Amino acid sequence: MEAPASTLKSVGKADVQEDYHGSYRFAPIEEAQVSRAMIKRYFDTMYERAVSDVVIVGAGSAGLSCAYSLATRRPDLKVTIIEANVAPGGGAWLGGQLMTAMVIRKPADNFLREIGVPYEDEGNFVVVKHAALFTSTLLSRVLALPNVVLMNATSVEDLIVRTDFENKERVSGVVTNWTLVALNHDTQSCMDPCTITAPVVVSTTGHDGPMGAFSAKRLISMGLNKELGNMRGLDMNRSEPAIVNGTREVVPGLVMAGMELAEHDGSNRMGPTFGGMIGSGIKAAHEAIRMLDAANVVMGKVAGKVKA
Ligand code: 48N
Repeated sequence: MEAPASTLKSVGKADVQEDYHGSYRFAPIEEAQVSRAMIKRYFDTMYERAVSDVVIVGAGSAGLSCAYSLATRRPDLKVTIIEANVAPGGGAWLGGQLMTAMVIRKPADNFLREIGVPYEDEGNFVVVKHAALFTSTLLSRVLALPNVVLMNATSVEDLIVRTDFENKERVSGVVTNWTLVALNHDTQSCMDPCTITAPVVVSTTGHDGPMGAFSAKRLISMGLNKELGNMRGLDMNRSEPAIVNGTREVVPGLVMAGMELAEHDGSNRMGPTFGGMIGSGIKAAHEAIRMLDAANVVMGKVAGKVKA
């Protein structure tokens, strides 16, 4: 293949060239420029998002569906996603038993068309050829939204709970730490966390596991709930509508969705169909908007801005 015409061009004071015949030239850089480019952006974001409108805990299929639905419906809201893993996406990178195709029951296929994921139509359900095609497309759509921030490799270690003016215990934000710190509290002296306050927290931390069902378990240990419902056996037809229709504000200030809700309520699991996660995430977005609008009305009344 002969060498193409020179692609040499000037960038500022440097010449760069995209050439694959031995003359590739990058613009020069100082190492400190790379460090500062990352440090400034990350810590400016941490500073700005210390107060958010909605915090979503867990970037699995339910949390990401919630983030997309919320942030597109309400571009005015500061939506902050906290994800414990380095890799967001939760359990939606594969279908079932490590197989790649992802099954989504209608009408959840509406969301696939909304975000632009191709699929094969099988009548009552559709099949995405690889689960990673769904999850990577949804992730890219969410991360492209200007009002969404994702903090991965970051864990929610606790909830902020205040007594509100109706004397109710209200979740008002999250307590965070780097996940590698959260996993090593037993190996070091005390490593205190940081906080993000928000009037609404959406918890989608998945099945009960080392990090999962976090808020469902924390509500019990802090006395805001009596016991885990403990997810029931697999029943696709019962579980998906139960989880979507059951997605709600489980305690003041906290919406629970996805498989964490199955642990909280004791509803059935559905196994390798993902329409319930999509629907639950979208319902959680609707709940979050309802809660914020209600809070604005109350704050308006308190401030005398909204006639009772
Ligand atoms: O994908 P998951 O685990 O949870 P969901 O509810 O979004 O989706 C569940 C779905 O993948 C299924 O399990 C399918 C439908 N199977 C059902 C069945 O019957 O077997 O995502 C939860 C995310 C993960 O990425 C975790 O890393 C993250 O939440 N996470 C946390 N992030 C921050 N702080 C925490 N404390 C935390 N705990 C979990």
